[in-house]
Amino acid sequence: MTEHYELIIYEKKDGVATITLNRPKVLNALNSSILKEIWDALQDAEADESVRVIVITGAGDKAFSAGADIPELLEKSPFEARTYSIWLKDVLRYMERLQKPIIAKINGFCLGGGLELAMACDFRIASTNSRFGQPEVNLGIIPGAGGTQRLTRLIGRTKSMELNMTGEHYTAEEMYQFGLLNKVVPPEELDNATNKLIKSLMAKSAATLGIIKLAVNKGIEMPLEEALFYEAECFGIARSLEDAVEGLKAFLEKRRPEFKGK
Ligand code: DAK
Repeated sequence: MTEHYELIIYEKKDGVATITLNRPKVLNALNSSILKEIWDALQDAEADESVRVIVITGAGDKAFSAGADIPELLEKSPFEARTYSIWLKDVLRYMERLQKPIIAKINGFCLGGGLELAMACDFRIASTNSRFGQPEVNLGIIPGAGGTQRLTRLIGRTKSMELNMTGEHYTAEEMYQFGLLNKVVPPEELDNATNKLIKSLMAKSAATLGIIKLAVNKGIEMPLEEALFYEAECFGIARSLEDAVEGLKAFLEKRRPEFKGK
């Protein structure tokens, strides 16, 4: 099934929902309208039981997204910017809580709000021609959607401070070294690498993946003692699923498990 939006392409096929940011003339810059469409597509992907994995990528061969739409940033009043910031925070939080894996397939510039969107995903696979950065400082602003926060949690304080304060661009290889990316591949291998990951995820229990995602994303916000307790609770829930019985039995019977997501 394919649905057409104005600023994204939203496709669902073989258990994968793909959201393609589709403003290539402005390097897939993120304005309020495209973010509303992304939000809408994400809600559809969550509600649709046939969707097992979500992929977010950029149209064209130059960019995943070059960040927030700069003309729109200038138009917004400080109060509107604050309201927008709160709303955007909720969209990105929703991505972290949505119980399906989300892959950012990064194919070029991944800057500012574009990097913030990618950081709210669960996996980031990038082509070698991608460039990353938090260039907001060069515009006299600061990141407004997690650039100073998620980046710090993902790559640590030293490099986060450097990216946020210098506003410079970094290569995919550098970002891989910093721990931001799961994989870096030549552009012609980006599809294959993403599909390989999707295949691996599809072979697992969808329900178990959802529990792992919550355990990781909620747990990191807690002190270790509470996080470990939360993990134990999650373990109990995972063990109560039919898929746990299937997985454990399949091992003992020396066969591949057939998970049902229940
Ligand atoms: N917004 C709008 N248009 C953009 C754009 C952007 N972020 N980035 C590029 N474009 C447009 C260019 O203006 C140009 O349009 P035309 O001139 O052709 O009409 C077209 O895309 C192609 O760009 P270039 O000609 O510049 O292409 P180059 O290859 O020469 O350079 C570049 C590529 C990525 C190095 C360069 O375009 C660039 O530096 N772009 C700006 C990158 C940037 O500063 N990004 C951060 C934006 S600030 C918030 C939440 C989040 C944020 C803010 C608030 N709240 C919730 C309130 C996030 C802020 C940001 O992301």
